[in-house]
Amino acid sequence: FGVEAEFRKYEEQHWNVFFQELGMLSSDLPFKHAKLPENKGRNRYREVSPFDHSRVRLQSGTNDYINASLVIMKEARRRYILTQGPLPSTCGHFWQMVWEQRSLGVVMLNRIIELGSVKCTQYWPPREIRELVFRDTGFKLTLIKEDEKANCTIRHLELENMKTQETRHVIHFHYTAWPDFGLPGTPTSFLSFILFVRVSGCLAESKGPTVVHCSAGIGRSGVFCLVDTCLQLMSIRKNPYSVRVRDVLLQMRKYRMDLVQTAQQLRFAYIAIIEGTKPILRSLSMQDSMNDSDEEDSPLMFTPTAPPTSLPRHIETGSE
Ligand code: PTR
Ligand code: PTR
Repeated sequence: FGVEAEFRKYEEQHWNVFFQELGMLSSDLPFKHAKLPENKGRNRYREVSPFDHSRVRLQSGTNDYINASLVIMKEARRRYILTQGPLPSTCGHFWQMVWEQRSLGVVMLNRIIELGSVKCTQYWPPREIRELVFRDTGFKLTLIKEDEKANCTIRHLELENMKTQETRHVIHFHYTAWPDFGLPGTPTSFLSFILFVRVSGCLAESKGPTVVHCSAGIGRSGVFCLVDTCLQLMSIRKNPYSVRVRDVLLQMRKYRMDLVQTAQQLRFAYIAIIEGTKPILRSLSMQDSMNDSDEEDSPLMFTPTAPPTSLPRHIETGSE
């Protein structure tokens, strides 16, 4: 089918060549706010900036800048905020954004320390402390529950706006099996993680955009959104054959630069999409004889208790 044919073509040619071509077709848009002198300390990496047109603005305080981009995939009915791993000085801004944007889900795809260096500030309360206060922006965070699984940890947090004393529930989905620039463990464990996020309901249109981050908020975050959006489009169109991953990625790159960081990450995204498509195809053939259901996030995907069958030999994941 469509994605598999695309995949085969790039397997025969060269993923690096394809990846570089994509780079040349990607949007080159202005990011003046990121480069203002007063915002220098708010960026983790000099070369990773949010475009001006899609940057998320903080709604209170004297400086509205945060290194975060709103990515809107209209047909897929998805909105995500992609952002960098918070710095010590931006943890308060991060939670202010979560509050103002009314996000229910925060997806984290990196670990705090990778290859011996700190890639992200620990911006949520550790188990021994349970509470963190961000005085600069006036938010308090309480850890309610922590559930550690093989490849991810799910945390339930209570976010309090200390000015109004209102509280909201936030779910933290932390994928722990993915090194910087490397690949997530297996397509199956990654797809199960996406499913956890989906069934929580945080990606629903009625909720604020889910916040997705890694260290820079472009590589791993890009893969997560690309896989989720492509599978979602296949379900909505009820036609997996019509989705071109390459076009979806180029569309996403209009909102944040350099999404998907390496050719191998892109190859992995294709493999995960192909794997995630199988249950959609099965379910569509079952639906032929039944009434159409229009629910958002209908379980047209694998379930964690019945993981997808292993990959056919020709698309096993390579190591970097
Ligand atoms: N402990 C974390 C850090 O040092 O980065 C998170 C943190 C950040 C905690 C800010 C509190 C912060 O704000 P304040 O010290 O004003 O409460
Ligand atoms: N290019 C910079 C570096 O090499 O450190 C910034 C960078 C860091 C870019 C991490 C992407 C990175 O990956 P991710 O977006 O998955 O955290």
